Amino acid sequence: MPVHNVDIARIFEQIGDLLEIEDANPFRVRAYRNAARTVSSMGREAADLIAENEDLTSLAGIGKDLAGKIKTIVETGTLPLLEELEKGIGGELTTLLDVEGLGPKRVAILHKELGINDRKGLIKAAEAGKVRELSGFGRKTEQKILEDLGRVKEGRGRILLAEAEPSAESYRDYLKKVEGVKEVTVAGSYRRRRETVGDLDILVSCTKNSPVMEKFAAYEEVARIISKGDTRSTVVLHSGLHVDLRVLPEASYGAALHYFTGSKAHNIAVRKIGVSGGLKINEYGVYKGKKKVAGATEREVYAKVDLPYIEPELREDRGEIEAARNNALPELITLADIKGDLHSHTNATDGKNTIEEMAQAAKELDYEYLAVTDHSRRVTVANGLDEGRLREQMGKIDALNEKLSGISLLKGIEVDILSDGKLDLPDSVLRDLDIVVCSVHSKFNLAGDEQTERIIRAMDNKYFNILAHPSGRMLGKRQPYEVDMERLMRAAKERGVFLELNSQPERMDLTDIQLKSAKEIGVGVVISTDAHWGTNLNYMRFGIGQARRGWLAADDVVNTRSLAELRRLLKR
Ligand code: DGT
Ligand code: CA
Ligand code: CA
Ligand code: ZN
Repeated sequence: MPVHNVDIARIFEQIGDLLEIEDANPFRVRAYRNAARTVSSMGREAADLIAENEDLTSLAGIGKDLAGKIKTIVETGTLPLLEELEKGIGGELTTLLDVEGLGPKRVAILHKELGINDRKGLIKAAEAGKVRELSGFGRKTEQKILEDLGRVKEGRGRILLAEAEPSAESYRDYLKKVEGVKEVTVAGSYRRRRETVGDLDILVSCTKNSPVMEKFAAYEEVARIISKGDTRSTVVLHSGLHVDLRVLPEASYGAALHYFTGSKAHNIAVRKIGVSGGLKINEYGVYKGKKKVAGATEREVYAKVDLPYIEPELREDRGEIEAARNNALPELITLADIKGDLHSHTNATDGKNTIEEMAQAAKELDYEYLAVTDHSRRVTVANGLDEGRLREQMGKIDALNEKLSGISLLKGIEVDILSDGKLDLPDSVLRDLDIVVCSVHSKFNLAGDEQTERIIRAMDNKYFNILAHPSGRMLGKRQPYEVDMERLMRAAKERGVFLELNSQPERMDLTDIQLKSAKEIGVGVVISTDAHWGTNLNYMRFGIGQARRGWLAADDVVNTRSLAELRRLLKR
């Protein structure tokens, strides 16, 4: 079965957790966590690299031992070490880590002190009031645990769109090859390009005798079959992701696509319009009395309620129906509109490729320009550049631009916004750059007013071009810092500053809703990948999905402009 990077990362994370529960050497724990991060951010499938005989030890934090383990996982889907640890500790124990407020340390205490091995045991102990008596737990924690265990019984966690993508795409390709299958679409939140998905909803149209249901259940990534019928089935993949399949006749495909793409709120609103016109709309078609009047295409379904086609990313019941009715839907930006990337790193700091390699990768995407924006000195963990090293890099870029054809490199920096709103490098060097990307990497916990004012003070520096990852959030890991985003947007607009939409799958910073207000306020948005590898430049597709969810057209996005126009815009 194909092993994706997500699967490898998950195994390393599990090992890290299990080792921590076992109270192992913290360095060992960290080594596995770092390896998980490296693998999930490397942008190419480790399985492919191994197939091409590439040396994995050139990756940051991957030595001989870990490289060997990656190979074992790719070949066998698992790792003996993981199985040993699970046997030693009790495999169920790790499921406790998903409970809110429980990390490996606390799980270890629950296990040692109360002999708890699984969720059932934890519920029992918490209900008996035993958990609150443990040191470091308390009544509140116990209550939280009970609430969360009640909650997680139904809801499963959501996963990043980017993590779902490899399985979604390979499942689709696999189903397309099944005899008798005509169309396959991954619908649901995946098609709407939400930043996270709860499960995958696959629709298939096929001939009557197609073996698609058998094949669906027999797919190599399937771990467990939840239900299997003639027209619908549900399975769970090894990664834990649930997948629903619905099989429909071709004449209903459009109606089903509309129904299962959602969102639910959008569907309900469309159905209501239908009702007011005497029409019934469900997953099989649009009906007038008993007579089916549409259903083969989505366009047809919308036409019956007098609406133009509405793009999936807009279907959230956030005003798209009214806009459609008034012929005021935006012409959404596409990947082809993007002319370059304005945030990228090289191995001078924490990137993994040279400037030349990054330029080559951008050229392969047919970009006109790529901004090299390594970290500034304050970010010591990333080996940030001081003025001297930056000047050296600028010299290299000038020389490289002489040689390169078809792509221009912009000399830039991702400069830290210091706690007082000053920038981490002097104006004397910022002045000589083509582009200055600014970001917050410290003091996340300032009060909202202070944080907002700190950032606006930084924008007062006339070399400030782009505010990177404006909210600082990391999906599932870090809350956004407190900041008045609309005030930031207005301040940026007044000063000729742009806001970044960072396309790293776990950042996706700004949100769809924030992007829509950026458009309303009229501040320019830059869609960037913050690439740390050449292949990361392909994260642009996630930014585009998010931008479309935020109603953005090509015109709203700065890096759809030609290089000449961009240069003008960067001069404040
Ligand atoms: P997810 O999986 O949580 O990321 O979000 P979705 O949007 O993929 O939701 P899901 O998988 O529960 O259902 C897929 C689509 O099916 C959903 O977007 C709309 C449709 N759907 C599900 N339940 C209902 C319902 O009760 N009424 C209507 N009108 N549509 C529904
Ligand atoms: Ca879904
Ligand atoms: Ca579903
Ligand atoms: Zn960056």
